[in-house]
Amino acid sequence: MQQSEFIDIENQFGAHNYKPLDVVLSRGKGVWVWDVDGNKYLDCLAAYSAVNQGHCHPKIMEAMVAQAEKLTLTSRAFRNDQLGPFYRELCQLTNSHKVLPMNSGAEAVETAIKTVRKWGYTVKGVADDNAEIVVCENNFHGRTISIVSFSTDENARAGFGPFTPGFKCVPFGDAAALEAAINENTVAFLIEPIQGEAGVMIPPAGYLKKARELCDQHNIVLILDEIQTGLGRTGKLLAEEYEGVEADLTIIGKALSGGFYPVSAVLSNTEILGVLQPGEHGSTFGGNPLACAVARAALKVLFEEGLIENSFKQGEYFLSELKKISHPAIKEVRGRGLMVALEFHSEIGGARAYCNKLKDEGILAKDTHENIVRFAPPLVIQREEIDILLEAINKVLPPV
Ligand code: IF1
Repeated sequence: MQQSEFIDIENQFGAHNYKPLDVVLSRGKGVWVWDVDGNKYLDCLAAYSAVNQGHCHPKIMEAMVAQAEKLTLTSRAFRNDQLGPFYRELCQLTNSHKVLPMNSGAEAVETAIKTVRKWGYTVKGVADDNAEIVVCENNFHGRTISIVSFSTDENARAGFGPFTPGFKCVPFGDAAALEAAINENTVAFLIEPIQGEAGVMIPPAGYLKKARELCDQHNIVLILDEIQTGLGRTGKLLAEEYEGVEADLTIIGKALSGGFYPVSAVLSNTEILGVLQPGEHGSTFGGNPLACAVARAALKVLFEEGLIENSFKQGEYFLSELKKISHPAIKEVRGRGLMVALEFHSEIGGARAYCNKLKDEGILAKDTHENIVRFAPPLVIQREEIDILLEAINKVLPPV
């Protein structure tokens, strides 16, 4: 079939909850993907950081096939031989004491919300049904009703009410506003260490440290959503490392499976995750043997192939070269590791048009919030591939 035929049947039979670039991909390897006509592209989105290990990583695939031939799903009514080793390896790697495995990132965020509410009632002593969670403006934590209930993006919430109560929104990066929002019902502060969808928004220096202090002072659970920033994306295993803080509860997903399978997890300690008793939470696929085998391989690849260090090194080079570009259309370049954003002034006509021009140069990138282009390639990228990316970025900048 022609590219256009794929697009037509997708439009005819599919819900239109996305407006993707008109490129129909059929193969991926490392940082590269190919469309149905054989055109090759450098993938600068990595499925929103779910493919940090590179497309179709052979070692993760090998683990998936081997496990798929043995045992895929048992339900949690029974135990399996992948779960315990997965828990132990993940806890050792992230300095956690307890794990609750789920499937999508949003499910893990919902799990965190349920857990800290129950912790608030049974451990902190908040009056039943009065728990409050503080969140940040311009947050993105998923698409469920409860999560969009505290979104400040009208596109994400319009028409989906009524909404779940118990959330307070404060400006991202404003420690005074966070302090003012805290009261005796506050059980947690939920934040992305770097806001991804908002356009790679890095908090002011010391902000997360201050948030950590406020959480300690008021016995509040600090939840870091590292679903996008975690697992090497920012050049560290977890973005919290830049801030010198440790979350009480960390949420990961996406690259936890290297893009082979939905795997997410809530990482915490016994006091917090211990509030959940048998039968109070779970899911059909959460913690299944196939998910665990894939995640174990995906984590192994991250460390064995030095992808976290490569993310730091290549990201430093990429950012430094981007900052050398002097062009009136560019408002700001920012990022950490291989989580980078190029923000244009509104006069250039929007980042979407720029992404279409990049596509014609063999680069796939995604715009966000009108004038921002995010660059988040797989962490296996090498310097010569970044140079290809830089050449294309320069080539399609609007004429001065
Ligand atoms: C879409 C955005 C990114 C996330 C953080 C939780 C989740 C995500 C920090 C939920 C998911 C995905 C969702 C996907 C596009 C993508 C996205 F543009 F939507 F906002 F990455 F920035 N926390 N982000 O980034 O995880 O349930 O999707 O597994 O909805 O279009 P999920």
